[in-house]
Amino acid sequence: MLGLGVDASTQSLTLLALDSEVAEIVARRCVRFDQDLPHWGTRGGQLIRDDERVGEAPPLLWVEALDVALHELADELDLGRVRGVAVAGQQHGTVYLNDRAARILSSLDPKTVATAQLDRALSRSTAPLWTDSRTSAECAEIRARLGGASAAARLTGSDLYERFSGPQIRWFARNQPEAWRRTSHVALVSSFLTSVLTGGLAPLDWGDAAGTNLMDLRRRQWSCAALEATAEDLAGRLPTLESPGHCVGTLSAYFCERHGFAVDCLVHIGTGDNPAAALGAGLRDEGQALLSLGTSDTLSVLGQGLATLEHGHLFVAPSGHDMALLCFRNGSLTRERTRDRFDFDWAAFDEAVAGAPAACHGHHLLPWLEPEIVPRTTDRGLVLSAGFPGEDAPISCRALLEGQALAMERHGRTLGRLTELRAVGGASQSTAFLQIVADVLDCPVQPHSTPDGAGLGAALQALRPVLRGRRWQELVSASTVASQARIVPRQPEAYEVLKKASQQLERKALESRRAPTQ
Ligand code: XUL
Repeated sequence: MLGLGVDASTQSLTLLALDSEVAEIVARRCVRFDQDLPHWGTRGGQLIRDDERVGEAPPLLWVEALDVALHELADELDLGRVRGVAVAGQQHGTVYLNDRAARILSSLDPKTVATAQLDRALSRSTAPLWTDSRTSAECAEIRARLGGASAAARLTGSDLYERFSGPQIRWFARNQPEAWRRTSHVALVSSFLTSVLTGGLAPLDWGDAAGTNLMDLRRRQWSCAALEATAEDLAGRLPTLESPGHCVGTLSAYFCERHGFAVDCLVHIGTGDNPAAALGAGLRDEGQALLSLGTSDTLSVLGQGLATLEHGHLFVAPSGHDMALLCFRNGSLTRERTRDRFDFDWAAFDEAVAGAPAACHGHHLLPWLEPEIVPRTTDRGLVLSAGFPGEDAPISCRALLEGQALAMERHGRTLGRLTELRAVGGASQSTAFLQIVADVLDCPVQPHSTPDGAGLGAALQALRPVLRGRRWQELVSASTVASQARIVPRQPEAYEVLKKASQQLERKALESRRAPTQ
């Protein structure tokens, strides 16, 4: 039987069909927003805005991408064989629906594209994303109302962060009060697409809800205090909360008739891309750690009753464990921009990296092309060590990867001693990068079966209500295997001096930039 995972990430939407008999992905379709749907005018999956702090996308773009990807997949696969579907969504982003939404969702006409019909269901045509950083004032206000950063983190799993859903909602309610009044439901990316798939307002799972600053993490309920601190009359506008094991229902007639799914095809609850990636990399025991290299790079570890982190978050993994996570905003877009600066493709980029020695003769940088999350800073731009040879391609490319790995090492110490990192995400295919990570963190790195960790996690979730219990666990183990040899540290000592220098560069940069939210 087949399970279909939908990975709605920042720059693309990917479908993965997992065959439970062979425990393998048997079909994949990826729609890249900028290249494949250029009429939406996105760059890096986001609308182009003058205000650099704004990161937003039209939610209907994702719906169109879903329709297009399904249409293409149906050419190669009988979608009637799919028994379950589940979504992994980029976290934190919010979609605003009006009081017509429930009716429109439940009566989508398969003869007309969904985008044209759903247009009337939105109270805001754009969704702020995790890349949005315009909510510093809202964060400060909510944080103060909740009794400070530590109290907020103890309650919701994280201090207030600009990209989290709660601050986004407060910003919207304050700045567009009319449109907020017309909003009767606020979905996250995962619950929005699950609503479209099921034809009804879908619940949100604990994993994604932990990225809102609105859920009481220990009680797994919306927190009245956090809701009150965020916006008026919020309680009735949020999705219900459910466990990561919850099955929402069946696919709507729209998808069955338009794409040939069976009428009893189940839809499992969606989750965030990071919790999904933890499942897709086969994490299920305390202490297991994940490196996900995507638009953002994230470093996470599973545990029970974990303490809150100064610069990080506690989410909930599909296994039910706490998932401590650090999110580095400057991930693949930063790598892509450096590659493009030298007009390289990835092979040439890796060659350039190999052309410079470990630790780049002491040259180093902080990769903050976008305002960074870990550590928090609102300014943007690479921060270079004195005398950095900016025109030297091998040094520039290698120093970028080393700068990213050094930040992971420095801030990742708060996650405890890591004994092995499983790696997923596009850049996990670069052995050069993984070797740098292994050396800098002095920890073996194991690339995983598919770089599409979140998509595989979603495909596994899709079959959770169908297989259940032990058979499902067996499928998780069989499909989340290593893809190639483990990469072991080869020259960790080469980075000892650089670690201190990089830490100093960061301290100085933060002092001079004075991150306002700290
Ligand atoms: C995690 C985060 C990103 C997004 C986009 O907190 O903001 O990883 O989920 O992938």
